[in-house]
Amino acid sequence: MNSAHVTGQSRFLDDIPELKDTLHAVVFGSPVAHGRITGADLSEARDLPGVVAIFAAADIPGENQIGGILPDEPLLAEEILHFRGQPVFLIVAGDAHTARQARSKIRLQYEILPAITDVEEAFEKGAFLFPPRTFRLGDVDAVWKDCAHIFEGSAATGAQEHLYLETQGAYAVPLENAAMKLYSSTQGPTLVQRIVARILGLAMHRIEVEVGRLGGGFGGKEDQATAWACLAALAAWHLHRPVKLLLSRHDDLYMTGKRHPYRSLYKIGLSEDLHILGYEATFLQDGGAAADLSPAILERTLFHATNSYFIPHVKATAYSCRTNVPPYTAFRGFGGPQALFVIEAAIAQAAESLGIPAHKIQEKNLLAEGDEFPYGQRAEAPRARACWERAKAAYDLPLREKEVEAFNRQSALLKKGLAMMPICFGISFTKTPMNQAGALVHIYQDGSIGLNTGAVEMGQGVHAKLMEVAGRALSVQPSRIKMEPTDTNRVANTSPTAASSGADLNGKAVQHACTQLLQRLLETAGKMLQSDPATLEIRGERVWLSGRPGDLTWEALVAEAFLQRVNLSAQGHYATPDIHFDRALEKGSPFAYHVYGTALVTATVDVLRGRYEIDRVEIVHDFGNSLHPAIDQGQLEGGLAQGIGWLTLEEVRYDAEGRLLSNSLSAYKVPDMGSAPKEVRYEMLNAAGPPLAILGSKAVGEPPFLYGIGAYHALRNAMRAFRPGLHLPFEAPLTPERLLLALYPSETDPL
Ligand code: MTE
Ligand code: LUZ
Ligand code: MOS
Repeated sequence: MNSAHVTGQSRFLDDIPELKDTLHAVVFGSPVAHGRITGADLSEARDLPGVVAIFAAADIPGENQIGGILPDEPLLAEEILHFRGQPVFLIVAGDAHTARQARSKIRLQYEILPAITDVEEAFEKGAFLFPPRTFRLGDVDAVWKDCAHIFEGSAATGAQEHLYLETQGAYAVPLENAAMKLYSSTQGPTLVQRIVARILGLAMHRIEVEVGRLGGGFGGKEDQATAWACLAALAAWHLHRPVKLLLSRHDDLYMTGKRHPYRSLYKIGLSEDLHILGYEATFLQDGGAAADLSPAILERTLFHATNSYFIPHVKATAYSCRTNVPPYTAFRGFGGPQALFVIEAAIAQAAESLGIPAHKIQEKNLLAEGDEFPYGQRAEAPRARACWERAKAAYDLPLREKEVEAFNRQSALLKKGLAMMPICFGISFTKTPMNQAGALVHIYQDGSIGLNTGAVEMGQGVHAKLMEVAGRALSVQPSRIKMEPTDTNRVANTSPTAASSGADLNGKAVQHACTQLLQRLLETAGKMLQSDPATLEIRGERVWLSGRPGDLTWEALVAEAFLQRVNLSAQGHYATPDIHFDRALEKGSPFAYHVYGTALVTATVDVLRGRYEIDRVEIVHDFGNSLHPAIDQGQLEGGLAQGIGWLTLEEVRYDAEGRLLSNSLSAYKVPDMGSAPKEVRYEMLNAAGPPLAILGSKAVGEPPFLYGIGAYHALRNAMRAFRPGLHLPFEAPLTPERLLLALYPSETDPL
C-alpha cells in the first residue's frame, strides 16, 4: 500500500532523529498485583554513572490522574499498588541501557495485599469499577411461558494482546514559553494533550502533540498511549531536556492492558418454528485495575447483545469487575465481539439440542428493515438478510454442507465443520459528543495542497482515503495533495481515531473545508471569465463553463486567486447529525448506520493431534461504495485474521498472583501465514452506502473482526462430527490444546 514502508522510509516514533542532549527513560513497574508501599531505596540506582534523575508521584506538578473517563488511575503509584507493572518510578539516564540497569537496582519495600485475579471472585465480592447497566426491550420475564424451547448456558472469551509492531512510546521536547512538544505513538493526540496538561498543571495550549503515523494501534493506543507521553513530559519538564520513552516489547506486554475477557450467562427462548422470542444475557466484564475505557466498552457490549437478529424480548445486563491486572482497554470491536460470541453460543446450544444446523435459527431471525434494536434504534434497509442470502447463494451453502458430510463419512481422522456467521456493527462513538472532527486545508500558490486532519494513520489507510476525498472534492490529482502529520496545533479538539469512524468523520470535515475553497475559487474564476460562478465547475484540474471544458487550469486559477488576495486556506468541521442516546432511559439512536455481512467458514480438525486448519472463509460484506477497494480488502482480511486469532490461538494467561505468563512471543501465539485461512473470498454487497458514510463508503476498520467467531463454530462443528454428544463449553480461545482435551475428556474414555 505504502511504498515508503516497503523502502524503509516511513518514520515511526523511534526513527525521529534525536535532538542534542536527549535523555532516555524507563519505567519501574510494581512487582506485585496488590500491595502497599512502605518504603524505597533508590540510592544504588541513583549512584549509577549516567543516571540523571528518578521521579515518583510526589514529583508531579499537576494532578496525578490519567483516567480518561473516570478519575481512578494515578500516573505514578502513590501508596497502593494495583497491578504488576503499574508505573511507580521513572528512571532517566543518558541512554536506555543505563536506565534499565538502574531499574534493577531499585529496592521497593511493600506489604502484599490479597489480590483478585478472577472475575467471578471480583463479582462475588462486589468489586466493581462502576455501576452495572441494563438494556431492555419488551418483557423478557413474561415471554418464557410462550416459548416452546428454552436453553440456558454460559460462555467465556479470553483477553487478547494487541501486538502492534511498534511498541508504546513518546518523545517529549521542552520549548520556550513553558511549552512542550510531544511526539506520541497515540490514536488520540488531543487526549494526550489534555492529560499531559493536567499532569504538568499547564493549560492545553502549552502542549502540542504531533503524530506522524503508528506502527499499529488496534485500540491499544486509544487511551493507553497517554501514560507514556505523560511520563516523558514529566521528565522533560523537570530536566529541561528532551526525553524519550519507548517501551521494550517485554515491558509493553506486561505493563499494558489488553482486550477484556468476559464470562457471561445466557437464556434463550424459541418458538416452535424457531423464532427467538426472548433473550437474556448477563455479562461479567473483567475490567482490570482501573476503569480506563471499560465504561464505553461495556456499553458497546450491550449495544451488540443481539448481533444482527431481531428479538422482541431482551434483557441484557453488564457488570464491570475490578481485578488486579493491568486495566483492560480498547481492542478492535470494543466489546462488540464479546457480545456476539454469547448470542452465537446461545443459538448454537439451541441448534445442537434441537438437532438442527445453527444456520436454520440464524436465518429465521435476521433483522428486517425497521426492526427495533434493544436500544431503540431501527435497522436500516434489509442489509442483514441481503448479505445472508447473497452469501448463501454465491457460496452455495447446501452444496458446501453436502461436501462436508461426504468428507466426514469417508474420513476417520480428519473432520470438517462449517458455520455461517452474520455480523452487525454500529458505526459512531457511542458517546455522542465524540462524533466530531476537524480539517485544515491549505492550497499553496503553485496549486499544491496540504491536508491536515485529526485522523491518525495506524496502517488502516485513513490518510490515503482522506487524500482521495480531498482529491474528489477539489477535482485534482491525488499527487497534488500532501497529507500532513496529525498535530493538535493545526487541528484542535479531535477525537481519537477509533470506532472505525476515522474516514467518515475526518472525511466529512475535509469535504466541508474543500467546499469553502471551491466556492472561493469559482468566484475568482467567474471574475476572470466574466461568467456567473453558478455556471462554472472544476473538473479534472480545469474550469468548465456550462458543462464544457475551458482553458483555465487549476494552477492558473490558484495563482490568480492568490494575486486577488483570496484566502486559500479553509478550516472544516463535521459533527454527525441526528444521533443521540439517553443514558437514563438506555434508549436512543446512537449510530450513524450499521455495517452488516455474512461469512461462511469451513474448517478441518485433525482429531488425533488436535491440529486444525481454517479451510475457507467466504464473505459477503456490506462495504457500501468502497472509496478504496484495496484498503478495504486489507481491512477485511486483517480484521478476519485477528478475529480468528482471538478465538483460536491467542491465549493471555495471568497466574493467581497477577503475573503475566504469556509474556513473550514464545508463550503467546499470534496468527501467521500458517494459521491463516487457506482461502478467503469476498464479495461486496451490491447496495449503495448511506449518506452518513463518507462518499457512501462504509466504515470497515472493526466489523470484519467479528467473522472470526464463525471459525470457532466451524471448528466446534467439526469436533461434533467426530463426537456427536461432545461436551464442549463455549469457551474461547479454542486452542489445539483445549480442543484435544475436549475430544478425549478422560483417560478411561476410549477413542
Ligand atoms: N488496521 C491496521 N493496519 N492497524 C491498526 O492499528 N486498527 C483498527 C482498524 N484497522 C488498525 C487497523 C481499529 S481498532 C480501528 S478502530 C480502525 O482501524 C481505526 O481506523 P479507522 O477509523 O480509520 O477505520
Ligand atoms: N471508542 C470509543 C471506540 O471511545 N467509543 C466507541 O464507541 C468505540 N467504538 C469502537 C471502538 N472504539
Ligand atoms: Mo479501535 S478499538 O476503535 O481503536
